[in-house]
Amino acid sequence: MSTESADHNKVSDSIFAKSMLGMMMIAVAVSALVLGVVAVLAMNSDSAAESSSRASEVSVVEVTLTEFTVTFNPSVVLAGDVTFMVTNGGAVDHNFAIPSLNVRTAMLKAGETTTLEVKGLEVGEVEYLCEVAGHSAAGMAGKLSVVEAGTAMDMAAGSMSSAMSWQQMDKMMEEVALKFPAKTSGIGNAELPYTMSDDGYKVFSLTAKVVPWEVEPGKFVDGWSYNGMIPGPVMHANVGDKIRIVLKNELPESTSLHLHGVRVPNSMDGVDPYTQKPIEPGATFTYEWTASEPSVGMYHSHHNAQVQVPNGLAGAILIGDWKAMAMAAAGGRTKDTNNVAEQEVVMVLNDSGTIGLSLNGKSFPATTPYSLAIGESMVVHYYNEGNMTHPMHLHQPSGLVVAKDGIMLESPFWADTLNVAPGERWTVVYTPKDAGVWAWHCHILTHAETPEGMRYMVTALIVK
Ligand SMILES: [Cu+2]
Repeated sequence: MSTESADHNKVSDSIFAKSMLGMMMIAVAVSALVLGVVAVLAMNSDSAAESSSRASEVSVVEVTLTEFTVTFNPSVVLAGDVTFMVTNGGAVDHNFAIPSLNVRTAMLKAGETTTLEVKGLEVGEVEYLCEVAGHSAAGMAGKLSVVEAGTAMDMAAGSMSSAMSWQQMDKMMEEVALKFPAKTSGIGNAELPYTMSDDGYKVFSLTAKVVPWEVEPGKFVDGWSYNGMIPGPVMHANVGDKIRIVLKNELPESTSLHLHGVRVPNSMDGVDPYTQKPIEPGATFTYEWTASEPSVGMYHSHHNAQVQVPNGLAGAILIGDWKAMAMAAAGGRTKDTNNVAEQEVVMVLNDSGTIGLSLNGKSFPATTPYSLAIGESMVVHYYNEGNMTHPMHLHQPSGLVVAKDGIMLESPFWADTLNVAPGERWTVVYTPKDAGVWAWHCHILTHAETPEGMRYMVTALIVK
């Protein structure tokens, strides 16, 4: 490794040390929040009447089919007679089937709804899928938990039945909230160190491979990763740099790497079979170019991408000093005390594939909280690598949107909720003015909350 990359590592070390300090502050702040919640619960518990009512009628479960995921409300089903209300909320045809019971809906067009009645569903797990070729492999398959009515788990059965009292719901929500930030194995977006080649290139090495990925505590999925992490590691470079990315394919199928939003020669665009041959399993391909413009770039698969990208094959490549550029664009309009950004955050949104609804490859309560002091600034790059638009909402402060897709806006604007469509990158400066633990989530409410509490695309900004 060259001196340059050694220096780079030193910088990473100090950022790591700083972020550890930040995490400790977060722990203190979260503990304070938790104590508050527990105190409130203790006050309420006296008045909490025991709910003995039990729904004996058929339970109704809403099933939503989209590209390429199946969601259930409630997410846990009571044994007995069940009516599945199945809606195709996606853009192409889907159906819903339980092969072990030999039941299935007809093929549903976008927007259509039908019901599927199942008698005497037994306790355990039942496998379900969409039977359109390729859709189950893309994520539209899984196991549904069926629990006995009357067990503690039927609290999860949600607002559709009267089995769950409001007290039980509050208790479940509190239990989930107390777990935040829950520790899971694996974290994405680590800084990728480079080496300098003899011919003057910054060389970044990526290996694409499938790893077990813990999306939320105890839930492991097949994660399609770069270097074993989801999102893939972050690459930083400067305008004028000669960049080389060496990608080794250890996946069970071919792949290619597209540099989305980065100006490269056509032969480096990663769109097989046009600009290159597919990178077959076991093979390596080298992408190289000279960075001519600043970029808030994505790198992601462009081969069987509707499966490979939402399953995890995506990451960020940032060219240029975006902390400085963003603050310059903000032009002193924020309440930052020194007009310097303390943090740069990459936030990758996903909603499909094996990873599903997530922020940076994790679902609440396993998402990472962020912390800032009043008067400090955080430059956030939202990246949507999923298949739906997500209106990202930070409770406070409002953000100053300074760039879209790595291009500076001529007129930055303020937003507390910002639509981020698939493929888009938005760069936002957040400068807090008020202390507290501020929720930060997608505002499609089914992407953030369930009857069992907050889940999926939720994190927090802790302001000291
Ligand atoms: Cu969303």
